[in-house]
Amino acid sequence: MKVKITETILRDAHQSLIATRMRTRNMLPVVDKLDEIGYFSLEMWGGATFDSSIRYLNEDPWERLRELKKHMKNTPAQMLLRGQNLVGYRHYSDDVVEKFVKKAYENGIDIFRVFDAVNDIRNMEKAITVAKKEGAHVQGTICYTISPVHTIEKYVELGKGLAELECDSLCIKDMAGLISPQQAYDLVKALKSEVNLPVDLHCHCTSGMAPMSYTAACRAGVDVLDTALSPFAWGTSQPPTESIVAALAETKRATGLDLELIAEVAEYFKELKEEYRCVLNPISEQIDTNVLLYQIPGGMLSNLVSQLKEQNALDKYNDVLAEMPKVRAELGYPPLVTPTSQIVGTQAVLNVLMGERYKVIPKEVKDYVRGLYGRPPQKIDDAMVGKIIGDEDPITCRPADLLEPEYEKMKKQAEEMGLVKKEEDILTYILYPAIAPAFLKGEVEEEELVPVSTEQNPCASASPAIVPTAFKVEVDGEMYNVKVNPVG
Ligand code: 3PY
Ligand code: ZN
Repeated sequence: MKVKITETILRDAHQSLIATRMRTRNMLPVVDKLDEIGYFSLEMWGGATFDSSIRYLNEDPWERLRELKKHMKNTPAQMLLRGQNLVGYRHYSDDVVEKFVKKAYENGIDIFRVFDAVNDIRNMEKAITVAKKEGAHVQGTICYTISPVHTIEKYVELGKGLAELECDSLCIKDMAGLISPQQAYDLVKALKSEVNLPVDLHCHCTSGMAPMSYTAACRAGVDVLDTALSPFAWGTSQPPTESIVAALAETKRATGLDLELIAEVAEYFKELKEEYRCVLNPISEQIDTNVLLYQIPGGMLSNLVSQLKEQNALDKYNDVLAEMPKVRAELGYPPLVTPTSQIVGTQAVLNVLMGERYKVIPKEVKDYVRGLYGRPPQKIDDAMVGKIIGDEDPITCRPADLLEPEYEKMKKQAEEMGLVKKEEDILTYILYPAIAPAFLKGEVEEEELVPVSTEQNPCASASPAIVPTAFKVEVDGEMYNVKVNPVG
């Protein structure tokens, strides 16, 4: 049976390599052609694109969705949705989740890929239910990581839970590029035999294994693979579309896609890439097997180096690397993806720089231990909980159950500020209250193409609102400036 292809060039590929800076005007001339190729879907919205559009590009993300959609006559439009975090970085109340998903569907999204950083299905449930009710295809997502508690059985259990929520397909999301060919084979095989849903494998090439894992997954019966046209492939992005199509052409799993047509479109992006060369982070293009040793995604390693340099503490680099997996284990083995990568990374840096473990504990780490990001994959040891939040008991309910409805209140605020020309503007304001007003008033100028540092890379950073990318801490009268910007 044919393997289907999800093309990521309009979302994850440029999020991973050029800090999500591709403009709508770069996409429009080629979208008709992309639509002719016969992809399973075109991922073109969500993730960091929303943030980047209003923060740097002076583009309305809703407008981008509508404009692209007009040209997508044959190919379903797909988005990445961070569960209860939508396309932001904190949990939004259910009424906001409902409005956002409805509006995304109404504006053209056909396939919602829904994930949660700690694989807590309760954080995905609301978005899934609403998208299903609207009539969308919902792809329930399993964030892949490696730890003693992340077993095939656990992933299958999550897959079954997603099937119970009536998801239409499953995605194995290997955002740090960790999955080996054998693991990909075993996991796809297990999901295919125990959960009756099509399976999509989404890998990044960070460790260099992704194309091999794709072929192994094909043997295990994977239904869909995510690829990026070659100019924006490899490194921290996906495997190249052309290579995967060519490699499978002589097999029973041939995609049936026309390589000549694909090559034509790839040519367009090859030229476009030159325009963006200055924002291309060379580290993103490298293969980095450290990701397997320390579970730190490539972009995060480079950040660590620059931050330690700034603190004059580069000699602590190896200590921080060694500290990361310890903190991750103590915090119950969260997969490292925004925002958990920040949470673990920040604590690891502090533990090393302070010379005493957990002497300083940021609020985000406390909130994580309080259960406010969801249930950690492994129960955190009681002594550790005590060390971090004292006598407080972590919550046991779904985090969003603690949130008051916020849509109407924020709508009123946005209206009073004169920001609302269409309903979607209210959502833009709710998601990004700090930057949306300037954008909605037309005060944001399109950023010129100048090299971006990883610090302002929206794919490599989380929200300042929930996880600071830089903060000052005072210990024994001395001020320390701590910065952590992991990738998602
Ligand atoms: C995002 O949340 O933007 C991601 O791409 C996570 O991997
Ligand atoms: Zn991805």
